[in-house]
Order: sequence, then structure tokens, then C-alpha cells
Amino acid sequence: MKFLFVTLFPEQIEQAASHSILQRAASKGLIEVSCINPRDFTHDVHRTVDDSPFGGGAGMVLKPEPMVAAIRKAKEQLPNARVIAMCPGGRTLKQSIVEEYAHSGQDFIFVCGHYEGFDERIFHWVDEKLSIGDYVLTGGEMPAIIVMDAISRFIPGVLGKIESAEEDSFSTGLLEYPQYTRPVNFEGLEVPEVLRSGNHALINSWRLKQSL
Ligand code: 4GM
Repeated sequence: MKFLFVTLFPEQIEQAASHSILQRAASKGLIEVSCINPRDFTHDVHRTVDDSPFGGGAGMVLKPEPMVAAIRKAKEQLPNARVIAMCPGGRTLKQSIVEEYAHSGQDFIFVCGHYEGFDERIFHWVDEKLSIGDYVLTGGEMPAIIVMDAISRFIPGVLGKIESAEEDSFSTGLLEYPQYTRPVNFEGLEVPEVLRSGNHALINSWRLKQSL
């Protein structure tokens, strides 16, 4: 699956994709991460990407020309990709949306904003506005990375054999059951006896009860 980020801060994306499970997924060829920087589509000496809003008000707005030129380039590279703009006011991400994305077989273009947001006209080139929650951040990069991470877990081979994204608490509709590892006694706090019993029927029913 390919993820292309339209971002003024490609280093932030590259750094996020260069650790742990996402890095392993990329090195196995299971995901491909790339960036297009709208600043590379400016033509003035200052490489200006933002401007003050019509009608006045604080903050700056991302100009449409470099944003749309970058999105066009992204669509050229991934013609079948779903184009998602990360916006605080977009549809709020949840696990069922992640699963739908993951199973769609599509590639993804994430459009990351900054400052006070985008010129509204860029949404003409966008399929969907998405938010990771009801709060405002300094940029759309971290939200986009979160969406990529959540989707990647569903790609076969990304997680180890034992773990499966489909069996996660969010996907099964149950809550997580409590987990323990060694030592049996940690500062007076003991691992429940049943988990040490070796009786797997009992363990499963204890876990189900905890989840419920
Ligand atoms: C305004 C418009 C996404 C601000 C577009 C982006 C939070 C989220 C930004 C933008 C963001 C979110 C940048 N903050 N809740 N800030 O998913 O991209």
C-alpha cells in the first residue's frame, strides 16, 4: 500500500516512518511512504506558501496554487489513491473507518495543512476531510501519520504472526482484558492465580469476563 503525503515538513513524515514496525513494513515492501512538498511548486523568490485571509482575521492561510500543484503531482504519481485532507473539522477517525480504508485496497494521499488551514478551494481536489479527534494541532502531519499507522497494522505481514489487528479489542467490539508478564509478584502486586493455572478454558472465560 502506498502513502503519499503532501506536506511542508517531509522530514516529520520520514522520521515517523523510520522506526519500529512501520520501518520494517517499508523495508519488506509492504508499505511505501513518500512526500511532495508544496513549497517546491512556488515560483517567487521567498517560496511563499501562505497568505493573510480575505476578510481579515488572525493567522495565515495556505495559498491554493502551490497546494493544488502539489496535489495534482501526487495524483499523477498515485492515480487511484484516495485523497484525504487532515482537518480538525473533518469526519472523526474510528477503528471501523480504519478497517474500511485498509480493506479498500486503495493507496492514500494525505494533504497536511498548517497555520489556520487551507484556502477552501483546495477541497475541489480532495475526496474527504478527516480528523483524528476534536482538537486543533499545529499541523496535519501527526494526524496523517496516525492514520497511516492505524491502516498499516491491517496489512498482512506488517504485524507479527501472533498479533492480529483483526483480533484487537476495537475490532472485536470488546474491551481489552488485563495482561501480565513476569514477575509474578511486583512490589506486592500479584498476577491473578487463574492466569498461572495452565487451564486454558478457565483462562479464556476469565479473559472474556474481564473484557465484558
Ligand atoms: C486547520 C485546517 C488536523 C488546521 C487544516 C489538522 C488537528 C487535526 C490544520 C489543517 C490540524 C485533527 C492543521 N489539527 N484533529 N491542524 O485531525 O491541516
